Amino acid sequence: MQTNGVRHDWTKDEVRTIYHSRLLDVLFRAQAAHQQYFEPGEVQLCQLLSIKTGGCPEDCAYCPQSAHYKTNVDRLDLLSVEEVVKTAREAREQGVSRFCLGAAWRQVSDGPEFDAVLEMVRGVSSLGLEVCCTLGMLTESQAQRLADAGLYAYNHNLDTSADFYKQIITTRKYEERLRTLEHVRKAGVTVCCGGILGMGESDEDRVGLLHQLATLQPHPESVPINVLVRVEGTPLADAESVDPLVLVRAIATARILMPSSRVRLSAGRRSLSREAIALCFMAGANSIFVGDKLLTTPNPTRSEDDVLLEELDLKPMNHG
Ligand code: SAM
Ligand code: DTB
Ligand code: SF4
Repeated sequence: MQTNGVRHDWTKDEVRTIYHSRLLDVLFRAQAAHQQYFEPGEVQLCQLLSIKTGGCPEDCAYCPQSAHYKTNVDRLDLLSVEEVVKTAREAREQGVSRFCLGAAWRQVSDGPEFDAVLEMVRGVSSLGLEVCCTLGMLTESQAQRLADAGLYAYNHNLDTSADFYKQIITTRKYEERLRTLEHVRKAGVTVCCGGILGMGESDEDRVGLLHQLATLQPHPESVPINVLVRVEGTPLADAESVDPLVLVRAIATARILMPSSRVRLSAGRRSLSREAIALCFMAGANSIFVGDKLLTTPNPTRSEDDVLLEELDLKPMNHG
């Protein structure tokens, strides 16, 4: 099936072939797809805020916020609505058009904390920002309540292939993640879903993740590609670093498979050279996280990023 050049019936073989083709060919094809669907030279600036930090019951091997590992992340209770809205307003003044609230929860529980998050969503949305949440698993009615509060996007990553997932997380199943994504869709909220490279996965796992994402119908409107930020105390603290060209290949493949989605070069930019980042943009990345901090780990400083964007002559994307 084909709609407006966007396909959802990619076979694993097709994905594999694209991913493994000559780097320069993948890059060329990705850049062509990018220019067909997006204004070249525009990058969406997104900012994260951890609204509830640490002490998470899940055992995601990459995550410094899991209560299963001893890391130097301090636990922090839910921030106040005022604090969140104030930070979002400051971000907007810095050219940010999407603001993402992250909570170290396995799933959302109904009650005063969720009510406060709904209030935060209303507040951030009223600033004219695309408001995104990442709060763990959701029921259908919770997704609907977020939608009613004005939520623009929900981030819920599949992280890797279904096969490799079991080696990274034992406290939940891939299918549970897929179910939450369905609830988000049904509520009419846009989907932000991607993964992490550098956890010891194989090329076949990367192909598996990209195939999974590209056969979701519709595609996630936003696809974050994270490079593992290795944090002391987590089981993946000493994972081998990923070759930046693998990242470039993965981004280019994502751009070709999901040409109308925003592809976000997400966590891990601090470990990349300026040249590698430029290649990621060439490969079709058109969104980044800015701000000195991701959720708990450092990101390039805003002034470093301003220099980078200036050097590459990239402009912040406007809202919408
Ligand atoms: N608890 C919620 C959940 O897991 O869906 C939301 C917050 S969680 C920190 C959001 C995403 O951050 C994860 O799905 C994972 O893809 C990414 N992430 C977490 N730790 C990371 C790390 N050390 N390096 C790169 N990405 C990471
Ligand atoms: C996503 O894919 N990456 C962001 C966001 N979605 C929520 C999170 C990155 C977290 C990196 C580790 C940290 O700072 O704790
Ligand atoms: Fe918890 Fe999310 Fe971290 Fe997993 S990734 S431990 S669910 S905060």
